[in-house]
Order: sequence, then structure tokens, then C-alpha cells
Amino acid sequence: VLESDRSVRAPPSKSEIITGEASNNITDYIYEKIGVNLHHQPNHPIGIIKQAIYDYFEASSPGTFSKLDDLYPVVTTTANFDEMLVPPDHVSRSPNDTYYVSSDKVLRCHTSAHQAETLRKGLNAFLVTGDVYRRDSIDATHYPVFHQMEGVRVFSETEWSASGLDATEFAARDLKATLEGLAKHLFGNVECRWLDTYFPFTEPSYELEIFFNGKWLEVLGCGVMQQTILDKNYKPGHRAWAFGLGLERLAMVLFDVPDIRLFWSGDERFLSQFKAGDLKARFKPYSKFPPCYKDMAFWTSPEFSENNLCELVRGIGGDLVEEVVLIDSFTSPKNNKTSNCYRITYRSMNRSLTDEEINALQDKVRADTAEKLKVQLR
Ligand code: FA5
Ligand code: MG
Repeated sequence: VLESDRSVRAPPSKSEIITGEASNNITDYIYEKIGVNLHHQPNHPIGIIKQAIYDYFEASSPGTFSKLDDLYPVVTTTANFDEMLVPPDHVSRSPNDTYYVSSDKVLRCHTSAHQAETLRKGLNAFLVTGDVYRRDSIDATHYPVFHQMEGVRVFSETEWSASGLDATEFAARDLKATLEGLAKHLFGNVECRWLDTYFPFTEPSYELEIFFNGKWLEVLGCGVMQQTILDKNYKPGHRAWAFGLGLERLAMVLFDVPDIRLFWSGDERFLSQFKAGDLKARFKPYSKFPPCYKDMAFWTSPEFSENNLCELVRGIGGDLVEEVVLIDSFTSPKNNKTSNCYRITYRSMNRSLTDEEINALQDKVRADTAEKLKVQLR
């Protein structure tokens, strides 16, 4: 069976994902997220926002966009990287950033992994929604599993020549107008800004940020598709735009959700506040339980990486971990060694934690950090 023909409705067995191969870096914690498919739950904020975006595209260009939301999350490195022109030495290919099933298969790190194959099916406008996986930092707006929606629209020459613009300018303008329209549809008036950025698969490339809880929050990346992707997988003589939206980020802004872990909590006090079609709901926090802070200092090693530390802490503390943040770092003039101090915040979203259980978790974090990350605790 081709990975691309498999259904997400039949989740993989554990041995298919945690393969025991040398390149495999997938934890039980991550395996358990596969097949949950929050975007298939109509009354969940992720399902609601998906539908609201579908509604916007249906209203503004009826019948234009095909919708795919059950493509299997294990993809080849070819689909995830090569076909998207990600250079061989790009950081996103590193096992520090991406979950590898085997040396040539990954848990997709973006829905762009399906762009080329969907173009090859001959579709000229589509929305692909799915769960994506990344080794990343830990805080209120980052989670190792989240949901993206990819959008692609292909134009033919008759469309841009009628506008009097060149093809790239035409596509770029249509893209920005489309996404600004979407932001208006979802949020009414919010403070937004466009930033120029870089993606290997688009040129020019942009990011959209929204002002939320006192900070600029990145909600999407987009741009005019690299012509070689389109020529190779669709047909010559066309131009296209593409975008990738972070659904959790949009849902956080829309529904006023302060912590990304809430989407996964399964807590009725959270879930009962949302209903299919209701974009007016605003999350009312239920009692917040007290946080518990634990600091850990160590001499780093050349191989040390923050993502490895986050992965290790998540593997032990699961969703009790709210944040991992570097609070101090200095290099000793004597031996030129660098000491880092990380603060780990533990907090449950539905109960009080006891000192004993946190201490037990933190002891394990310390022991494993020393042993597996090969650093010297201070
Ligand atoms: C991408 O993934 C590109 N594939 C997007 C794209 C598609 C660009 C098509 C151009 C054309 P990026 O890594 O910036 O880009 O992620 C896109 C969005 O995913 C971010 O803007 C953010 O909303 C969301 N996101 C990224 N990392 C996390 C995370 N750890 N937790 C939650 N949301 C995240
Ligand atoms: Mg980005």
C-alpha cells in the first residue's frame, strides 16, 4: 500500500511508527497523538475553525477548492522535503527538528508534503488539512503536534493577462487579498501585519502575524509557488500561490484560548464551551491550578540541543509541562565551558499537583538529562 493511499481512519500500529531503526526518534507520547485527528471533530475548536475556513472559501469562490482532510501523516522524505525544493542541508531535515520513522519516512512536518502529489492528481485549487509533527520548543503557543491547512490555487494565462499584471504580481496580490479576506471573515477587525520571509518552495514569501495577548503571533506562511514545482507536477504555462495556516494559532486568537495544550486536554469544561458553527464563543477559563517551577543548571556539551531537552522533558512530564525556558547562560572564562539554566514550569490544567509527584518527575528529568544528553549537572 502506498503511504499516500492509506487512510487516517485506520491509525498505524505502534511497531509501524516506533520501528526500532537507528534513525527512529519517535516517542510513545507522539505515537499516541497519531489518529486523534482533532480536525475531524466538528464541535472541537480545530474542527470549527477548519469548517469556518471552508465556508469562507466556498462563499468567495464557490465550487473552486477541493478539500482533502484525511491524508496519511507518514510521508516520504521525498514528499516532505525534496519535492518542495528543501535543500539537502536545510535545518528542517535534521532529526533535531523532524520525527523520522525510518531514514526515508517522516511524520510530515507540514501539509506542504502533499502539494506535489495533489498537483499531480490534476487539481488546480485545493485545501489540505492535517496533523503535522515537529520537535520544537515548549510554551503556550508551541506544541509538537499541531494542525495545518495548506491552500493552493493555480492560475492560467488568461486570468493574469486580463488583469494587465505580470503573473507573479497577479498571484501575489490575489494571495494577500484572499488571506486578508479570510482574516476579516474570522476575526472582524484585528491588528495584522505582513512580513517578508523565506521558504524554499515560494518566491516571494510572506508571513502573517496577528496581535494577540500582548505579542505578535505568527499564524501562517505563504507565497507564490516556485515555478519548477508547478511545471514538474502540474503543467507548464501556469502560475500559483500557496499558503500554510496554523489552525491552533488561529483558534487561539478566535476563541481566546491562552494555552495550546487545552486543545488536547479532552476536558469537558473546555470542550463544552464550543459548538459547530459558533464562531462567537470565547473561552472562559475555569479555575487555574498553581504552577510549580523547577530550575536545572548544567554545563552544556557541543552536541546539546534545546529540542532534545524539550523532547526528553515532554516524554517524562507529558502535558503537565507548560513551558521550558532558558533563564540564564554564561561562559566561564576559566575553562571556556558554558552553563545553561532552564526553568521548567509544571502545571496541570485540571487538578492540583503534589510536591511528591513533581519531585519524582523532576528527579527523572535530571537523571535522564545527565545520562541521555551527556551534560554535567551543576
Ligand atoms: C510552513 O510550515 C510552510 N509549509 C507554510 C507554507 C505553505 C509557506 C505554503 C508557503 C507556502 P511554518 O513552519 O512557518 O511554515 O509553519 C506555518 C504555521 O504553522 C506557522 O505560521 C504557525 O501558525 C504554525 N506553527 C508552526 N510551528 C508550530 C508549533 N510548534 N505549534 C503550533 N503551531 C505551529
Ligand atoms: Mg514560520
